[in-house]
Amino acid sequence: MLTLYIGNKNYSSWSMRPWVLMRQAGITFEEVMLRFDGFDAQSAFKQRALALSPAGNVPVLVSGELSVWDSLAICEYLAELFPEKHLWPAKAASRARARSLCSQMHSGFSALRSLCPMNIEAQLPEVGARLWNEHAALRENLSQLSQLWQPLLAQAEGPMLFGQFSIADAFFAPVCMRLLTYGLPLTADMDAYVRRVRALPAVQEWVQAALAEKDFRAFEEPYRTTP
Ligand SMILES: N[C@@H](CCC(=O)N[C@@H](CS)C(=O)NCC(=O)O)C(=O)O
Repeated sequence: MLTLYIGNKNYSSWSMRPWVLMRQAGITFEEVMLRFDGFDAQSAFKQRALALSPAGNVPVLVSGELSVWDSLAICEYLAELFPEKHLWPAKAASRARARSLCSQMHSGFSALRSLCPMNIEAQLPEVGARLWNEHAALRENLSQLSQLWQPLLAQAEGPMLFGQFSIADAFFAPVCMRLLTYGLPLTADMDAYVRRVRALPAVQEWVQAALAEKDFRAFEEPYRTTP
């Protein structure tokens, strides 16, 4: 049995990646939410997370005695566990490219990640417009995203970045949520891709659950004081 430990669905962008991957690929798992009550050492979240992995973060995938942490490591483990699900693209060159994209997402895009934290229930287009005007690094991140996505979308044999749904789309799903929440300017192709990701059944399920949470966490809210 696989158990995925996640954070609040409204806020936890890292948790969203493996959850969407598993759900969309039809992998059975149990989910346990560690509610965000703070990230300091005394918080219940941190204590429960540290009992699962030395990183003290979510997501964590528990598989029998094994605990796998970090969204990319979890996705790689799942790809090995379920080769028949083709979680990475079939061709070696596409696989390498998909891994490059995921790694870049995993370790980069810091302006987008820090300035526009995931907040699915919020509508913040005015904040997004201000951030866009004030932060060259954010505009640069969007330009990088366009350089990654555009060539793939132009040649994809299907609706997703590598044709069929793969780990790459799961990795960019939280980015799509941020782009929608903050109304950041996109090319027509990028906008259409964001909406196709938003329409994936697993993403819809995650979003519905995020909207149902109604669990305003002030420490995750740089731009709102009330829901
Ligand atoms: N690189 C990690 C990042 C995980 C991460 O930062 N998760 C956040 C929640 S979305 C967390 O647990 N934060 C707790 C903290 O910062 O102490 C991954 O890919 O899983």
